[in-house]
Amino acid sequence: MGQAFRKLFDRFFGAVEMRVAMLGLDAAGKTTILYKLHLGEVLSTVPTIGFNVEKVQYKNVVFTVWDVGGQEKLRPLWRHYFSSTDALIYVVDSLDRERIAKAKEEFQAITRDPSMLNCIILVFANKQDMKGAMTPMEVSEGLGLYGLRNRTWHAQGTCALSGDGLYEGLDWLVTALKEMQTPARHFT
Ligand SMILES: Nc1nc2c(ncn2[C@@H]2O[C@H](COP(=O)(O)OP(=O)(O)O)[C@@H](O)[C@H]2O)c(=O)[nH]1
Ligand SMILES: [Mg+2]
Repeated sequence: MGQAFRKLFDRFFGAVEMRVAMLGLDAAGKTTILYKLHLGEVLSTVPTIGFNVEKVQYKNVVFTVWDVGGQEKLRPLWRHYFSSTDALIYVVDSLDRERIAKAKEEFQAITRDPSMLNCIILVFANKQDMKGAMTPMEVSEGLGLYGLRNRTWHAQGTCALSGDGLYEGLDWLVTALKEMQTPARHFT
């Protein structure tokens, strides 16, 4: 699994630096996903502002992961992390119908942040292995994805435990990032 991801990233990213933020409510499955990717050593730190940040760097691709929710006061500080984010991976616990409204509130705040206006958005509708999980389409509706304007986004069903869907989602992500970097071709 890890080798597959490394091959995927090798194929698309040479010297180009990429910053990926993986966010979501606690217990969505972010840490599980990060370890499943096997991209390298996961460094975990708690900055002075007081929340846990996990980081993995694979060549020039940096993944930064943390929990959102219950930290409205910290939002202005996110900008420090978001400022050069190329892609947002938003992870949702598809089983947690009770907190989908909260997940939406956080998601909308993040994607509306001026520093995040240019990033592309991959949503992982995680825990698809569980009976009663919301489908990726239900999660998309729950987050208000269909109402987004002028954003590139994709929702992918995943099971972080088995790894199902992770590769497909990241394959979409790197392809979309690559397309954004390719200057438009003009034919005359
Ligand atoms: N059934 C199931 N459990 C999962 C899945 N992904 C994560 N979990 C479990 O959900 C809990 C929270 O996962 P974690 O990665 O710590 O979430 P985080 O708070 O977003 O980092 C853990 O007990 C995981 O084993 C999944 O796809 N299916
Ligand atoms: Mg975690």
